[in-house]
Amino acid sequence: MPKLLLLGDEAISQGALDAGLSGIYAYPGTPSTEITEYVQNKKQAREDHVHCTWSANEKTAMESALGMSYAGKRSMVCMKHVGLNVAADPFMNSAITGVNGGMIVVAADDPSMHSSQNEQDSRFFGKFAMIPVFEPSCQQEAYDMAYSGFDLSEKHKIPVLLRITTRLAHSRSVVITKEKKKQNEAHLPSDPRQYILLPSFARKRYKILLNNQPAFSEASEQSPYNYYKDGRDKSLGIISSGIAINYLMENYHDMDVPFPVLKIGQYPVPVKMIRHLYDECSEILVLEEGYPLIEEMLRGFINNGIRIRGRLDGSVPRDGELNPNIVAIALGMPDPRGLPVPGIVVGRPPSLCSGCPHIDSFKALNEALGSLPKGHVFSDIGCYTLGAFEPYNSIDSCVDMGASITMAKGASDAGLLPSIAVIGDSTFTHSGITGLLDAVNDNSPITVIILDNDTTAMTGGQESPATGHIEEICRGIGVKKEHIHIIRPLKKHHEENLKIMKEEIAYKGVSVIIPRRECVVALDSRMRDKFKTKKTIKA
Ligand SMILES: Cc1ncc(C[n+]2csc(CCOP(=O)(O)OP(=O)(O)O)c2C)c(N)n1
Ligand code: SF4
Repeated sequence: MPKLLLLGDEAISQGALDAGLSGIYAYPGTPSTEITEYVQNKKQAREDHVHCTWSANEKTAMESALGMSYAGKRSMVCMKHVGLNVAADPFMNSAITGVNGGMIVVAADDPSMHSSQNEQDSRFFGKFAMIPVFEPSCQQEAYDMAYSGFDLSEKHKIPVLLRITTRLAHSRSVVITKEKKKQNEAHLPSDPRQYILLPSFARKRYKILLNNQPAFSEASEQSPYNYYKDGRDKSLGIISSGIAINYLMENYHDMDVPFPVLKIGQYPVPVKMIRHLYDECSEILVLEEGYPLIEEMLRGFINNGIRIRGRLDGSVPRDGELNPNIVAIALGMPDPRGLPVPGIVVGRPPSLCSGCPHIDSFKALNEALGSLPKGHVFSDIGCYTLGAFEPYNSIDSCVDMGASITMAKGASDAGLLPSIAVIGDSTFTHSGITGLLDAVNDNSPITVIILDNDTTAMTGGQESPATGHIEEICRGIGVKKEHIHIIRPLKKHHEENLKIMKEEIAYKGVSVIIPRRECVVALDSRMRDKFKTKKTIKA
């Protein structure tokens, strides 16, 4: 079968396409974005009419994937870890409804928070929902798990969670592909009440989920992704999940680890295999990327004397990504970290691009607020969050997508005036609209600045669902026409923009200001594409 050089993200997409995927649903978020982009750019997907447009947020994506599965087809939904919080309601309930066509939920975790607000571990969500979870250790397994995940999902009529982490998502390796399967024919679920979660039906469905737990456990015991490799030195037994096995192997010449190793790639954890390791060895070291999920379970169910080491006893740091050095130290090897970084090397915080439209908006906002002490500007998540740094110092919060408007509303309810929200166009459609509706219903005295740069810039420039009609959405929600302003964030319009900001900040009701100018990076790439197309036509 053909070999491809793929990112972990791309291996998942290719595995799903080869397994007969009919639709992928997602909202962008690092490190998961490339999964959907690969499908969007793939000829095979276009020829097979695989649905692949971006969703408004992770919840709508999850529900659409569930709908496609309801109709009998194979679907996949992808998001970064915090996206699973947004999609938690349909996700948890999809474990109760079960699925018809196979459904895979991909959650890409970001330990060490390279580009995230937290480093939560999605395996807990899988355990919470009581569904099978896959965790690949390499790109080949990422491909294989996506490919075989649909079969597991259809066999047990349950969604399967595929959890990856940043390093796997964004590193490349050769992947051997498998035979391409046809897409499922559309067909309705055999149980017509399966998806009606009224209490009387939901109780039955929940019992089914509970009754299926032993089958999920048995699937883990038999899984090719969980295996036990014996070792000559039984003074230590190592449990390694997901990508951590690579960091372990890197510490031994020819990957010859002297200790027994249990590699885990499928959950629920294979308890029989763990018991075997536990009985064989005098001490256990757990290497897992993320929270100490396996370690906590181990301590819980067989804490009968053998020493268990890992993140909880400090053998491995409690937070952050693993790497070969951390693993070496946990194994008692000499500290391989070398010399400390010289003081002359300083971190460079990210900054807004020169010419970025957000710069002109922040300059006008800062001036409009004048000598007012800090603490009145609630921001959201996007490039504009960089307004927290020098030289702007314009924003005072960034919590989760949509929280700017709702936090400004809550603060204004508490009497903090002025209360200003700063949010991007994509984030506004992701989860700002409902917050604005709350503010309109209460006639909250807030000013909402919706920075419309015509794209989802922070995640690489995906299309933004409200392009060109944000003002109509605001009017539809009930913001008064005379308090909606579209301004042009450019130096030459500074004075008129400042006047509008000052007036609306003073207004004691809901006002919306939309600074509209295209992101310069998006503009640049649009121009390049245009130029390329022209050249091709000429040629
Ligand atoms: C729940 C959740 N989903 C996705 C992300 C990833 N993410 C961060 S900012 C952002 C959107 C930014 O777009 P926009 O608000 O238009 O601002 P811009 O970057 O274009 O200035 C996304 C998708 C996230 N942080 N949280
Ligand atoms: S990518 Fe676009 S929106 Fe982001 S900082 Fe650069 S110019 Fe501004």
